[in-house]
Amino acid sequence: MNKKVLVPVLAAAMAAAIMPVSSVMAEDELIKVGFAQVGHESDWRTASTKSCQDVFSEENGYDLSFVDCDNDEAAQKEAVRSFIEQDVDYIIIDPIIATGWDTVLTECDEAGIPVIVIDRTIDDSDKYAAWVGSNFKTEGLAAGEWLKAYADAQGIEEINALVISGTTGASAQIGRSDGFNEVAEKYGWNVIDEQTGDFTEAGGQEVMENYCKSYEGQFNVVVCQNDNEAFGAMTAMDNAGVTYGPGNDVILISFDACTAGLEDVKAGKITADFECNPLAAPFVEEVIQTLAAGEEPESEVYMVEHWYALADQIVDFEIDGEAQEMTEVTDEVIEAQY
Ligand code: GZL
Repeated sequence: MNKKVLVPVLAAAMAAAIMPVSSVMAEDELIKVGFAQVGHESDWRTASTKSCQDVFSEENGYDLSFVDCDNDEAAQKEAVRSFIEQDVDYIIIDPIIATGWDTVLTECDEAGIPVIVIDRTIDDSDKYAAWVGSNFKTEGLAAGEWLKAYADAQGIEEINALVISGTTGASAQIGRSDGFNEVAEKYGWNVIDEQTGDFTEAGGQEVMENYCKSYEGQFNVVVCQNDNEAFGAMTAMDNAGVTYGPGNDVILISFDACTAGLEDVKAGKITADFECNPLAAPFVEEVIQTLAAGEEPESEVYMVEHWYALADQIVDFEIDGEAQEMTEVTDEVIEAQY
């Protein structure tokens, strides 16, 4: 199975160069695309939805049926079945959780409608044409290996970590947890607890409130599996008198690196932020163009991610022997973020 990794600049150039399918399809015919989106739980999701709506627009030759499934697995399956009834040309799915998909994907297959999976993965069926997204385990490994290098540089010998994980069973949660926990085990860290914040700000605050009560004075690292959980966790720590960020009680690690997350890095609140790139829609369109031309698309397309921190928190680290580059958060970097 060939994998293709796209560099953001190249990706942007390719996206701009890709002719809307409408320019090669019959003038009066729009391509019908159904998109079953996870929900609206985070800044990341908002950017992902906008990317898809911008790409699959009528002016680009598409008739997009968009369903916000509000983090409800049953509603997401129902949305896919409604696309089959509408006899759309293509179905895009961002799967809320990684399992329970083979039955409905078989129905898509029997209806002759190609499915493209975006962002999160489907782990119990291969009845789809391609997947475009991120390597979530790599994100978790990066956070863990950065923490090891940073703690060593700071002379911090003991790591007592609390984890606020994403939606249980989402491949993003599974990958980030697997990656971070693999590093924690390698270095003998104490991961005190891991509870789900469901990728929401309210969830992050609720879990962190409970953590501050249950583990007062016992932790020096908090890992939030997305920025919105980190925003909630910061509110809870403020209310509990726990300080966080460089030079404070707690090293705060986050994922996504949305604009607001990078602003909190710049403000010295989030110590390091591990990006997950939401702008996959142009590459999903490339898959659709390839299928429309009767050709076979790349089966997996990985988005390229960056690891962010302020200059003083940038340290050298490796993942499986491969040196990692960190990006310093500046006003210009924030301005350019999604
Ligand atoms: C990751 C994506 C996750 C983000 C969260 O690719 O599925 O879901 O990390 C979002 O912000 O809720």
